[in-house]
Amino acid sequence: DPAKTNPAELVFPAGFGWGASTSAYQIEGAAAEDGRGPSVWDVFSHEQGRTRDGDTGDVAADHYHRFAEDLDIMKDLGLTSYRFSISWSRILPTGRGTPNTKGLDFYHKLVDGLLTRGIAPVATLFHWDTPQALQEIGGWEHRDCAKRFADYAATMFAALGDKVPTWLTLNEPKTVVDVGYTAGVHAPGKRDRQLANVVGHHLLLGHGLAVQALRGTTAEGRIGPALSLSPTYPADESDAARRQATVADAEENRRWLDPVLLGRYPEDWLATQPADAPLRAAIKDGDLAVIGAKNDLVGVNYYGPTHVTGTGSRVMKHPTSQATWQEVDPDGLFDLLTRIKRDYGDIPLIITENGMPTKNATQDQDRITFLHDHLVAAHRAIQAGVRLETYHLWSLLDNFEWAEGYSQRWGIIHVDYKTQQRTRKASADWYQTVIARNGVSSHRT
Ligand code: GBH
Repeated sequence: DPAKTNPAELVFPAGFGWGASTSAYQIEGAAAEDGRGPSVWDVFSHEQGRTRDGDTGDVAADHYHRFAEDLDIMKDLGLTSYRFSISWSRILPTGRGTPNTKGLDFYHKLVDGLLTRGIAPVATLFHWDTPQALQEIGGWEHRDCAKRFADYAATMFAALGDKVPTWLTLNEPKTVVDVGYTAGVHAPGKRDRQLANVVGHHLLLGHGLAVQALRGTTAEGRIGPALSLSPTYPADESDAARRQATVADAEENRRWLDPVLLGRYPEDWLATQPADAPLRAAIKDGDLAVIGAKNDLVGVNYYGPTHVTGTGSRVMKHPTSQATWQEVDPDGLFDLLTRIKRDYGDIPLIITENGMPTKNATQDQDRITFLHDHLVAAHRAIQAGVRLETYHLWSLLDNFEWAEGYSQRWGIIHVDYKTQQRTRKASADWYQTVIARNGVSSHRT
């Protein structure tokens, strides 16, 4: 009975990275400042009825102006890693052409500020904010966008390659495909499953070309994707549910991991694509070699598991968070991490996102419990031989939660959107002690 065992200190390996994660459009604000061009999210969030209360990222957490204060907050917490994303349209306002010096300056200052404070920068090149100018000529629907993305990536490698040790190409291509192009709930708000799969392929191609671009420079940084992954389980004992869990596993995980790590789409997933599916024509000879070129690491965004019934419906077997899509199950993280090792080998892993939303208050015991339990699971995975190097919680700050606007608060730092005042939540104090002792207790406290 684990409840009766004495609490033990679960110590993480020396040098384990303790981080927090954010993304550009969700925190920066300054949407039209210093030459930044609009992205699909600027346009989408300003359309009627797209986001809760019509919220936009125009100001967000005003991080563009307050980054120095935010860097000090990170330093006080003791973070050793910080994952942020670069706004493509801040660097290339029309998606291509001459880089905007003021945009580059901002990320130079941010990265320098991290390095001065002993915090390792982890830079994501694309967190869903495609330049609107590219969207107007088809965006990721066109193969050309993958090349544009690689050119932008090369611009960033040239600018920051000697300072940034870890690069992430795409954040959650799956979400762009499923929510941006199938459900239509995220930018660009389209509902076309066939087109979505083409977009998914072009995103993967962009990933591969960006990896190639880094290899072509003298930059020593490591690179990989940040994938949203979810272990899938049958909701009951039936054979039908077991079969549907395999189908869901292809959609949730293998569809993204196999191309990137094995250089092929999963056979069972590809078989679901009709002979005349536009995806089939979009896959050109040689694409999968580009997509499957060696990665240095994989970023894992873990929010919860997926349970599937015999008819393929998705059901919740654990309580959800305030985000109704989020089933909370820390053991799923252990299963996911050990599964990646088993099926894809010993590639280094970093957790790029993990967290939950809580009510608008600084006493967030529920978040502490969530983070604690997931860190216990991560520790167990390390004990089982998983090469997990770094943990980034989502998120450092309350921020613009996409279609949910500012109504969902995911930060360990509270943001008052009227005054932009930052206040530490109880979880921030707790995380600081975790970092200081490089471990967590085996039991909740
Ligand atoms: C991450 O996505 C994102 O990378 C990050 O930017 C975001 O802030 C964070 O999670 C918290 O949500 O509303 O029913 O259409 C996590 C994966 C995929 C989960 C899209 C929510 C929308 C479900 N997300 N999904 S629904």
